[in-house]
Amino acid sequence: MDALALPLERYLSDPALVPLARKVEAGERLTWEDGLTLYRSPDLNGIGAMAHSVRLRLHGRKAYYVVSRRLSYTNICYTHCQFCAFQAKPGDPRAYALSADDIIRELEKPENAGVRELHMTSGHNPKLKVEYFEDLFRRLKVRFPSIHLKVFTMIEMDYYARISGLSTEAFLDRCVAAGLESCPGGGAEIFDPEIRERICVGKKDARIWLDTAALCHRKGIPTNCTMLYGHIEEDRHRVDHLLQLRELQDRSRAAGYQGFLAFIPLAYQNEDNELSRTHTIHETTGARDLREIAVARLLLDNIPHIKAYWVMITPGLAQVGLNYGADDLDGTVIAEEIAHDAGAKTPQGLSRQDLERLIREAGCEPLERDNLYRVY
Ligand code: V47
Repeated sequence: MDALALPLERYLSDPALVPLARKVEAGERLTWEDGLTLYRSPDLNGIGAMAHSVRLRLHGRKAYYVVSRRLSYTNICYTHCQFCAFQAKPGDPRAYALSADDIIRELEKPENAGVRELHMTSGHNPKLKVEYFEDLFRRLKVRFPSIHLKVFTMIEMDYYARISGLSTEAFLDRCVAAGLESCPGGGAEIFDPEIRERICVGKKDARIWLDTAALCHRKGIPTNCTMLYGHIEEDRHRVDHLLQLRELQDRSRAAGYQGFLAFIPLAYQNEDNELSRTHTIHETTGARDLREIAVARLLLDNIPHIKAYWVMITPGLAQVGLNYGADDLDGTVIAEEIAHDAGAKTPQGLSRQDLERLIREAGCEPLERDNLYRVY
């Protein structure tokens, strides 16, 4: 297994990081205070070296990607997230809801040949009940049996269960029986209730997100997890968020479940949404984005994979992120909407060749994976 050539301390310029580096080398867990130190230290490269050493220990120089397709079945949303530019209210000329036929027709287009993962998250549309999803998943599995169905944020699952008049468990059971295989990590935003109230008033709280993720884990459905950063939150809110994810993963793992597969830091995109109209919030910077990747790798010692999500931080920076703790570039994505509606300037998709070149030039070995990180 690859390792850094020198003892970790030799890569640090901030003495405050030395005790943390010793813990990282000994495989010891970092604390809440350590998390704050990581956010406040000026030594970005030192933090990156620590995160990279963990990444090398876990994955060597392997860097994963998936040939994936994003699709949102509706943008109609009755929840009001101030950071979201994707949502539309009924009557808005942008509002849409796709039928199963629309989705199948879309996936039959030549640009989707070879897609292995269908990642679907959407608005909260009261017209879509469990029967819609059962029919959709069954038909997708018949038409595209080899495409993995990764659908619903935890908040969507809670919403669609409630409007279907079902418990979340009953809703999940029916969706799994119809073909649902895993869930993406969105909707977590920031767990702190005060910040949550200011960026997504009325959205279900952290407890619902975490309990729904725990339920998925117990049912053997792996999920991802995310954190939306770079808006009005502070260092302590991010540490709190990451440690709540770590705690849940401890519980899922202790009970023998796979739990979270990957964590994805989501850089706030600051255009065309209410939060950016009412607050002055600058775009996140490269240093900030790299630090989020590295801090996540260091604090989330029980989550196997950290993604550098090129859609939100640019392909070039995501590539550098592979040497700051990340081991996964997510994927081809093909038709991303949520970040692009909020001002992302990145392409809406990358080819397999683009991803492999980015990975190779970062000094890593590209591996095309499936949703469970099995390599093709
Ligand atoms: O749920 C919405 C967030 C999420 C904005 O699981 C925003 O593999 C930034 O969850 N700026 C969707 N973020 C993206 C997502 C995701 C991405 C990549 C991989 C995976 C995975 C999941 O994006 C939403 C919300 O939390 N979001 N608006 C915005 N303006």
